[in-house]
Amino acid sequence: MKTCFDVFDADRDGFLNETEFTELQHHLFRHRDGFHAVSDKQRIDIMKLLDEKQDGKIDREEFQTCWLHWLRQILEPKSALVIVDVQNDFISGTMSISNCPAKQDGNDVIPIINRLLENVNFECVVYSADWHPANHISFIENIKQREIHHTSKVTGGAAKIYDTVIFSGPPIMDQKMWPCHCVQDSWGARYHPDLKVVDRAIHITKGTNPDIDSYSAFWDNKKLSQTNLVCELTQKAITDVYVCGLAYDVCVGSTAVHSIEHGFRTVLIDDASRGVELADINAMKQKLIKTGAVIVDSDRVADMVDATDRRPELGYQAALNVAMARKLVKEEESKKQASSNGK
Ligand code: VGL
Ligand code: ZN
Repeated sequence: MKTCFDVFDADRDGFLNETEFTELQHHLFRHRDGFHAVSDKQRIDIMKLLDEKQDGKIDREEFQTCWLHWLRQILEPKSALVIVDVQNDFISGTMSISNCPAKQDGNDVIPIINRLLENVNFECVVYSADWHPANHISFIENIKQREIHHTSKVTGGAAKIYDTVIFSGPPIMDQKMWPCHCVQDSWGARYHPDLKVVDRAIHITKGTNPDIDSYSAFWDNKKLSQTNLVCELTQKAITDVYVCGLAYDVCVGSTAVHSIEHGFRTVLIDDASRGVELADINAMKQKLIKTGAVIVDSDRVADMVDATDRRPELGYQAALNVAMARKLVKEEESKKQASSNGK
């Protein structure tokens, strides 16, 4: 750590000033063949998050935190692959993606995901499965089972697939309608037989509550409950989450969004994902990029997992995590202080 600090402290004043810290970031965010472009905003935002005393320079004490927490996430990431809903119904069953507006083929993701599983050193692998009871709220076949709220633009009799209906609940629920799919224990809910399933993987089922849909492998659509995915990943000290599978603009995208919200450095594997609707896929990509995720093709993943390829966007997320942890510690300390003052 000391050597690293001294190398970048070019003027030897015991601080890394903005120029010196820029140089460090330049060397940090690189790949096999060169350097990643780091935007001025990215570079300055990262430094601000790590400059605890907010005096425009990184002292030795601040650098110690950088070393232990920020650089560790970047240089020694622990990566999980989350394979979302590669199930029969989405490939050749009742909700085959090939019949959806974007006309993509769910089969295409299988060899790409299998290759990733064979060639990349993931710390852990997660498979999620949409796992609905037969009376699930999202099935158009079940529309008569629930009362429709008077504010719903679409009425029960007129509802078509992809329409959003508002059910009265409680709780009141806006729900996009899909054909019956991934019913628990049915053939359609099984992983596609060609998908490689590795030993010691984590398996997550979602959408099991009949009255609430769950696109993401973390939270249901109303964030009323969580699967145990975040606990599993935290226990394994995972820093980076790679998401792929079906459907890009629905369950893959939602899982990636929640992954970022949990503070995981998040990567969506573009060519290992297929979606329902092109406009929605593009909107999801924009949203993910805006919130700090990285979208890459599968041929880049091995270098990222072994930290040969280090992305500035993920370095920014790592800095956000350091700042968040520091804030929590401070809050905890001031709570303790307040309670001991009160005694
Ligand atoms: C999905 C729609 C409804 C998905 C699940 O896995 O993307 N999409 N249920
Ligand atoms: Zn579903």
